[in-house]
Amino acid sequence: MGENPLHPRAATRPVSGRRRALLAGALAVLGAATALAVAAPASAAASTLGAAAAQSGRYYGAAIAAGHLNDSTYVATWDREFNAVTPENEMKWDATEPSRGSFTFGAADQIAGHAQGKGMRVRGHTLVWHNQLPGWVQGLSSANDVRTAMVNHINGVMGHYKGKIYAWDVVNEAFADGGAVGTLRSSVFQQRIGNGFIEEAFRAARAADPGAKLCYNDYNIDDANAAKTRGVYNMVKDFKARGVPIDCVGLQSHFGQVPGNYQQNIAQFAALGVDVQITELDVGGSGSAQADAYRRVTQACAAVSRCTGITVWGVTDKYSWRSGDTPLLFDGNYAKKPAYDAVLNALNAANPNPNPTPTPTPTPTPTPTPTPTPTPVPGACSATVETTNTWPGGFQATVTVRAGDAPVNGWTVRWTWPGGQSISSLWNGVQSGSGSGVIVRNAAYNGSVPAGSSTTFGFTANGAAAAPAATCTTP
Ligand code: 9MR
Repeated sequence: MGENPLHPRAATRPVSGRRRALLAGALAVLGAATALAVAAPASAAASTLGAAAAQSGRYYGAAIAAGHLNDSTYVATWDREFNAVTPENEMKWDATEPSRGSFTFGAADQIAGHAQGKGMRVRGHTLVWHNQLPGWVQGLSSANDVRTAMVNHINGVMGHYKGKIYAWDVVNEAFADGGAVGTLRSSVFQQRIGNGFIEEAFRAARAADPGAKLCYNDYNIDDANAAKTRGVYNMVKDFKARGVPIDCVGLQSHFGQVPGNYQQNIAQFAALGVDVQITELDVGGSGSAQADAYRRVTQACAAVSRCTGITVWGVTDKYSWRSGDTPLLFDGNYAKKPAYDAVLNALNAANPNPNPTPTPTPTPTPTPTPTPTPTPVPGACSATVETTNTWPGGFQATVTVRAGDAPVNGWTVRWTWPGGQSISSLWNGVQSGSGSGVIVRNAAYNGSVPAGSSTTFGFTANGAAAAPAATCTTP
């Protein structure tokens, strides 16, 4: 089958025409059943996607193409609604280093410069990818030649944008669609260097711009149990275990249908100690079915504290890479679609710092733990741990941090586990310490507690439910 020159990968996309039609039908049924379940906006609801996402510390971005910057409504919609951007094609290898050693950044700079002027985050996309790769790279025949070219490209592009990029898709789409778990796609990188090219790329990227988050980005890794997902999961786990620098996983999320375990998938990557970003979201369909799918994606990200932001792959259906599917939030006339309202409402309803784990099943007779009344310490703080839920093998607790008769600016809570418990996830605080000694410091946004007031953080833990005595200190 010949490839579409505009979309060379279209033939291998996960959403075939027939499957799309089936999925659209299924979504329509789902959508009708859930159309009434649209979350009401919070009282002080934000009115744009970026502002709504920012309420929980997240970003909402769009892929932008330099070729449309002369469309004033396109730019106005980008500026109004989004607080992050991914250049759709302009930072790719064929655009930035079309011939060996000659770097060109004109179109990419147009987008990055505009974003910077508006205080938006920029996602760099992408450094090492088998597609949109110039012929001169594809023709390299020795491992060392490919390695030198790859590292030089990473240095050249990341160096140009050093300090200006929030996150880089360092390696894109390296895993194969079929085959055993962990099978990599054949590419000049994989063929010449071997599977270690991914690790080499990440190490070079960390050195080139230590301030940028380094992501592995792929499609069809949205289903928690898919073989391709398992392969990427194993790689990230291995990288974390061996100290190979990786900070995030990008779930492209080009959807016909949102996998039922999508939130669980986000949570399982986050539990490895990386951020998760939804990097190229678009959902074929229309009306309430499409809105429902977008809502589910938004809620799944909002439910996991390490899901730091969402990028939709375009602003308007008319410029989408799959425009026939009308997959975006604005129609061809820039009118907001039902999917837009669903996303905005879900962002407005998002808990600023949610519990990132799935809701545990409570035991039939949970034993409530009595909460001692904290005694305010003048000029300092106190902390109490209260068990709020238990289940076989684990429990959830809330810790209240209370200021004494003077305001507190920064707090540290410590306790010792009595029986080998361990925290599995924690929100509204920053955990350190290891073994039985737990140390939790305030997050960036809840260190200030007015005199006599309190703030809380929460966690889930493995082991028998416990509410140990905690101490609180201020800097
Ligand atoms: O949206 C991009 C489209 O304009 C290009 O023609 C295409 C060429 O490969 O790439 C599209 O973006 C892709 C992204 O870079 C990586 N993931 C899949 C995206 C859709 O194909």
